[in-house]
Amino acid sequence: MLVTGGAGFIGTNFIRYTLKNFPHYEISVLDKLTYAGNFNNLRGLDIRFTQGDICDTNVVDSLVSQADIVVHFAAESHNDNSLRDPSPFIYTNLVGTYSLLEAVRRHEVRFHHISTDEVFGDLALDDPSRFSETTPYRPSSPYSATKAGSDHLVRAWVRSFGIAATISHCSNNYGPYQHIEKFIPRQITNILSGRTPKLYGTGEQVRDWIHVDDHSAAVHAILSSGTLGETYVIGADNDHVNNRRVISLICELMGLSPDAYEHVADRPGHDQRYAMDSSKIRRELGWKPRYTDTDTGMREGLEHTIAWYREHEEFWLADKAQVEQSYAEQGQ
Ligand code: NAD
Ligand code: TDX
Repeated sequence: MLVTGGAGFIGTNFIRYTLKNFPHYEISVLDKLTYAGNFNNLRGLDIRFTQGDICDTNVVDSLVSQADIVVHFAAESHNDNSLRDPSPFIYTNLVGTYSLLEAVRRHEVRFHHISTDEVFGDLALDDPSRFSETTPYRPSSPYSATKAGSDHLVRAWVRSFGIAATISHCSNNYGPYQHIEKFIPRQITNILSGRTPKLYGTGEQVRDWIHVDDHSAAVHAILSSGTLGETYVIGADNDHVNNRRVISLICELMGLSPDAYEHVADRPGHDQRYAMDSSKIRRELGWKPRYTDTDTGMREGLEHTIAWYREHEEFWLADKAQVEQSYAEQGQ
């Protein structure tokens, strides 16, 4: 199995999950090690690692030719960065996916494409509907527009060239190894480093949070029994939990008052609500999330995540001041 972007947040967790639960896979990783990738995440694991760019057709061709399956996580993944400079998003998310698709076509290799809920745009806060496999695309940011473009390429390669591919759209992940630019680890490490947690705007926005291990389990369900050419939406039914509630819960779980955070400048074009209807993967492939509590759906998963950041300062401390400096320059 070739895993692209395996040194990033979800890729790292997916590889660890695979080695533990599906040890028959031999894993090869292709990762450029951008600011978001960290080789230390994989140190000591029984994998083969290549530092390289998914846009480099020679490297991609050679690695794909030796694989039976490609699971494609590599991407520029942060919305706020795409608002500052969209160019790496165009390059990696579009050109990189194209280069993988061509190699997969040449070597007739199974391909799973990791998409996102954001390609569907957003829902109004008072709209109770959910995204499903048939929701039309309406991306809002340079990040989500390039992810949408890469999905279209995959579907075109399935239809025009008959490649053996599947696509999944997962909602917001949380868990260990997530870069501290993202909402949940940013707040946890703010508290651990004596800073005040930062909420964009009013914090009424809703994300359908899912623990990263539940995402990995869903991808494996698709690899084992998904139908080629099909798309699967993945979510944990947390679409009743807004950002304010999440930040309060983090404060509470870390021994602070639930309102020990500050409001900062909102994200331009901020998507309001994401909600996933994951009934297809539950019904057809028998997948369901493990991390679902009754109140917020995420108390247990957050407790583990907080403990992990507390115990792994080496993962985040060296980058913390610089990440906060660049947020401060945006009033965030
Ligand atoms: P991440 O930013 O933590 O990791 C991305 C990884 O890709 C890094 O290791 C980076 O070095 C690597 N990479 C970037 N450009 C590359 C290139 N040109 N060539 C090779 N490697 C390159 O991202 P993540 O949060 O782990 O997301 C992984 C995937 O899951 C992405 O495709 C993202 O769109 C999707 N996704 C993420 C979430 C989420 O909540 N984080 C939710 C749904 C879908
Ligand atoms: O400091 C913050 N304060 C805050 O209120 C940050 C960094 C974010 N936020 C808000 C913005 C969003 O409403 O929290 C929410 C989550 O923000 P992010 O962690 O940046 O995630 P989001 O923009 O929702 O996108 C994520 O989910 C979908 C991933 O980064 C994407 O890669 C994935 O496709």
